[in-house]
Amino acid sequence: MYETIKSQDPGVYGSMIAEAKRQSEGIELIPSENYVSQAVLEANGSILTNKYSEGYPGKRYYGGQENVDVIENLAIDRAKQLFGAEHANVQPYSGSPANTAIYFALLEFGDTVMGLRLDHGGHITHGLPIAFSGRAYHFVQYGVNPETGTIDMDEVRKMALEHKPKMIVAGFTAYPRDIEWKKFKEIADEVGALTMADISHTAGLIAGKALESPVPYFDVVMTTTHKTLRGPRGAIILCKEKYAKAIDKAVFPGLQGGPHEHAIAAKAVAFGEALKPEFKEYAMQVRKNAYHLAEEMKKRGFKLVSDGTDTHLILADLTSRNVPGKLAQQALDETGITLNKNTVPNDPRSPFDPSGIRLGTPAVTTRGMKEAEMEKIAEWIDRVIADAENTANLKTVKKEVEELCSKFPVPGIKL
Ligand code: DSN
Repeated sequence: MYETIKSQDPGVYGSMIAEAKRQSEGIELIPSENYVSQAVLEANGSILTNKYSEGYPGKRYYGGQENVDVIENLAIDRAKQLFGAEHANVQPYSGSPANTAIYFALLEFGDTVMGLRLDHGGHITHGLPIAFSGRAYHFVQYGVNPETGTIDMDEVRKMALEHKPKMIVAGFTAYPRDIEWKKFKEIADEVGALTMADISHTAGLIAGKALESPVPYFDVVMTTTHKTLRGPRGAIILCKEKYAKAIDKAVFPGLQGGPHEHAIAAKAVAFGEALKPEFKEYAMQVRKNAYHLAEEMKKRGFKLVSDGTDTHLILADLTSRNVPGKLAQQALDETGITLNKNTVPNDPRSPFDPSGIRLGTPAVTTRGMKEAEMEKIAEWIDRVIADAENTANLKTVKKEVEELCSKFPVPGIKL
């Protein structure tokens, strides 16, 4: 791999190969990560990175657009087909710029917006007070029910009636359950609010028909393209036709300059893959694997937020295991199992060393792992957490992890 970089720039090459080894010899459980196909890698690393193309297909500011126009139109058409959307903008550089563009398009600074609290699973762009969203708009934030760990729709309605938001944001970055899109829409309609869905985590499951879609109900839906959707780093915005002009104007020239056409080509390729029947099987298996992993963890005494999962994502509270999230992440890292420390709702600990861990199944499912492997993974996590500072224990698990991984190649990696 990377022969030209090897001879030209050994410094960068060394770390790229080390990362390829890490990705293929370890078990990737960060729920927002995945492995893209060779075709997506090729498009993303292509000569399209050389081209500037401010504007939109057919309406650009520079010459030489005959090829990128075709590619961007393919990405737009496939995104619309995949999600049944009226309009798609495929230019957002990533999730945070996409969310910012939506707010910029449809709100005035200072408007009231409702979003899920960061420490209950929301994203920084859903109104974190120190983030741009929280500074530029008046966010009021709903949370999860302390008993059930699920979004309390009665609280959402109560807050909506009290604060009369201009927009309600639904979606998450660390929440294991499906979202009641229809109910959110009903509440928004009751108070005359716009609806915005952030499906960054579950877009692949929605595209693969393994979860319900907010697209028929919501005014605007956005997603990053690199999580369950298995595309390149980036994002797209889908919306009803009546918001199309405002959204496009907010993305360019409102917020961004030249679109990254290499990433847009990779999005088009990924959407083409997601439109194939086998992607539905993938989406279903991601959910099955997550359910199985959650059940196997519960059998071993792990306490899960909301007691399980509907999606690809699991949030475990390690308080009863007396191991803080940071130590758990570090110890698992030593064995080649990668996940992230995470706050749990109403966490008494700091976000730098919270009580929980967040894990998920998109990447292991791409490798072809199924229920039997989920059982092994749960067993390894249990063994590591039970004796997190025992180097010999970690070494034994690492060997077993590497042995399993050698049987499940990663797309795009040939060592
Ligand atoms: N960093 C992403 C995640 O891990 O969920 C969200 O931006």
